[in-house]
Amino acid sequence: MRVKVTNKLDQTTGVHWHGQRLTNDMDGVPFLTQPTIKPGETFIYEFVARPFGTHMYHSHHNATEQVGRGMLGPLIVTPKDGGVDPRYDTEEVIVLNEQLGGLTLNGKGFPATAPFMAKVGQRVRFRFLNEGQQIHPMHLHGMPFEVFARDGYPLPQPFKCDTLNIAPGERWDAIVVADAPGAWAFHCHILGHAEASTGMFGMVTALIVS
Ligand SMILES: [Cu+2]
Repeated sequence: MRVKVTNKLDQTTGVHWHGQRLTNDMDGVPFLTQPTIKPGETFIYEFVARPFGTHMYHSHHNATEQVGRGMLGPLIVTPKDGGVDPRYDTEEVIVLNEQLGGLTLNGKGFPATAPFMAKVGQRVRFRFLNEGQQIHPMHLHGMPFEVFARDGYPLPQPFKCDTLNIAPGERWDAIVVADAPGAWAFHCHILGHAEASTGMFGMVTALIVS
């Protein structure tokens, strides 16, 4: 990976490659591993992407504000040997965050969240990333998760569940076998993150199987 970061903010920053095994000077923690990247400056990060799996990058400087305002992204490292992953037909990434108070899935709160779509029988891989500051137990109606990796590392023993707790900084990978047609609710099960007297909001989406 060679990433040229040009700071177009009006404040200093730095980018951390969360989950990667890289040399210390590329770890992106201002004041510890590098000077801050000042407004207008460019810093080049360079490292061999490893280990494979679902990882992420984000600001590691004034992070409450910068990550809260979206200075983040998934960092998906594909394995050389694709056979290490279970078989799947489609994949989806779900970034959990509290964007300065707004509870979001991929940057949007319900009803602006996009539903996930699958054909009956498809195996859908979900990659969950928690970039926020709270736990979010994600619950899918109708079909279980088959959880097979945590923080990119394959689990010695995959397991099934219908509510998967995702803590800040964690990544989880799960397969859903879309064998039940319908529009299935898919939401954080901390009720205050999903429903209020005015209806559903925040960390709510759906998996539509047809
Ligand atoms: Cu939540």
